[in-house]
Amino acid sequence: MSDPFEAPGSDPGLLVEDQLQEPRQFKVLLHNDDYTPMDFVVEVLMNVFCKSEAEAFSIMMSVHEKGIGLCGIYTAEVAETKVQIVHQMAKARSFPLRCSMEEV
Ligand code: TYC
Repeated sequence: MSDPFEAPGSDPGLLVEDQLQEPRQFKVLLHNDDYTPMDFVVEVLMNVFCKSEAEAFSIMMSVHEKGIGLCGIYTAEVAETKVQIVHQMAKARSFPLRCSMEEV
């Protein structure tokens, strides 16, 4: 009979440390639009993604010029939460700012 305490998918023939997997990582991306004010995007990058003002301004300008930009790389739950917060902040101000996540 199999060990009831064995984790699903684990291989008893391998050392525990060799069975540990790195958590999946997700890029959180910001999308350009024609209406969201630049200073609001900078505020979002500083408050949600912990960027300095200079970094936030640089990412915002890159999104403005190229259409899309990287805010950071996080585990799934953190990335999902950050996407939701950005959308809530934008909705509260009626801005169409879009944020998405993509597995690394
Ligand atoms: N393009 C916007 C403007 O000219 C600024 C902007 C930058 C909007 C980045 C969204 O993710 C964005 N006001």
